[in-house]
Amino acid sequence: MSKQVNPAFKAIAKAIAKGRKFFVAGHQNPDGDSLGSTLAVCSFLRRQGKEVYPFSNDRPGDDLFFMPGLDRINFSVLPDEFDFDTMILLECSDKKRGGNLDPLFDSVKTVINIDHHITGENYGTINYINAQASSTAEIITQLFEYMKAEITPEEATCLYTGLVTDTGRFLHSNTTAESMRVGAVLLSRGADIQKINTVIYNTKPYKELKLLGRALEKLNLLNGNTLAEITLTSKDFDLLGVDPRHTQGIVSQPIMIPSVEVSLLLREEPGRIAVNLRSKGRVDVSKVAVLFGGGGHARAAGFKVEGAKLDEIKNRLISSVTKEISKLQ
Ligand SMILES: [Mn+2]
Repeated sequence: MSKQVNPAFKAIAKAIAKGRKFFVAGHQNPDGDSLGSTLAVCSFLRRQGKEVYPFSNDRPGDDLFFMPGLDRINFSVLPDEFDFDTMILLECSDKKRGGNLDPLFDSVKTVINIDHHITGENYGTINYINAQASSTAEIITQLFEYMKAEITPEEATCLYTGLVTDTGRFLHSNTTAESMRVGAVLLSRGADIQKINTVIYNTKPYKELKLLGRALEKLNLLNGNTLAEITLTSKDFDLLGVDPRHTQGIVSQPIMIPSVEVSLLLREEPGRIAVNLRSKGRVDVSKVAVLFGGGGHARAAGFKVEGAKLDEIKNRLISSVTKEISKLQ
């Protein structure tokens, strides 16, 4: 961590010391970073003698259930009473990202917003948004260091999971010297990297491998081979018996093609269309995602549109991305 004191960390540490009853949540359709950060923060708060309600609007894929403490998260169930003094939102670039948390926003005194999305909004009482950080897990590790917290092996495993999934095993462009330093700290604290690597990266159910094959069959190259597009319909998911959420990694595959600048994955989910965007680096795909009510990072973004028609979204999306690509020299 850089030598200068981070004023947000100071305010967060103060609010944590003061708070007694905490509501902690990550974003909807949680990933490794969202859940890993939530679990580490909750574990730390419990160790300080605080009362904690860990919440996630949705359950993750099976591959994340190895994380210590995951079974203690309240999935999609809000508490009966809203008598929390502090809410900590992790990875939520806007107020709605965690689910419908309006009763919490209305009742708590302090909202701590910690995020690393470039599109993050300052909706909290205390906001720390660092788009330079590879992951929220990286920020939480820095915060723990700032607070001189002894990180437990379980917390280290959860945080390392967030770090490694958001950096694509330290391969994405968001990987910095700081990400690797944080990785080393977590490893020295006992993060179980063998388990993380086996469960997350070397395990794939047969039907998901088949889905990847089907997705690659359906890959189209557009706009002079600069734009890759894959559309998976409800028929594809039904045929293979795969949950539409289990499409991790598919959108990144076409980026390997030398001419491709942007890759799109459109998924037909019940009642809505979900889209993932990836960029090789020259096009900022978060700008396009924002046009459709989504967000994310320059190289990785996404959005969902409720009740939309697949073809209509696809046409609008392709023309928006084509416009961005045409701005390149
Ligand atoms: Mn993240």
